[in-house]
Amino acid sequence: RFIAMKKIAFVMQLKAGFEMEYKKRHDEIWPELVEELKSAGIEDYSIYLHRQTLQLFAVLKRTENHGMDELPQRTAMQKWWAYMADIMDTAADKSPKTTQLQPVFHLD
Ligand code: RM4
Repeated sequence: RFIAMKKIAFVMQLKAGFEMEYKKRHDEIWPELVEELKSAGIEDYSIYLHRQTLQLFAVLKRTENHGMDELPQRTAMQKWWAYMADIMDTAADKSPKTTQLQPVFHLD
């Protein structure tokens, strides 16, 4: 069965001095978080660091009926955000401050 996926991109902000720590934590991402992200319909998720501004450019594919809006209520996601809050700019609920990016070009 064909499942339509949509690609989205957004930026988050890393705190100065945590470039290696951010990479290390993601190299050791928790299996239970991977499970939550995948069960929310997310795949092909990459994060790139812009060294000059410490912006984190994220791009992922998600199913049309994705469950990303429910992620803030899920256990591993909440624990991960609390764990990451010391090294990222965060909102009051500890989720990373996120700015959605507008698509302007695509070549298949
Ligand atoms: C990020 C941030 C995002 C999460 C990824 C896996 O640093 O916490 O919200 O989706 O990790």
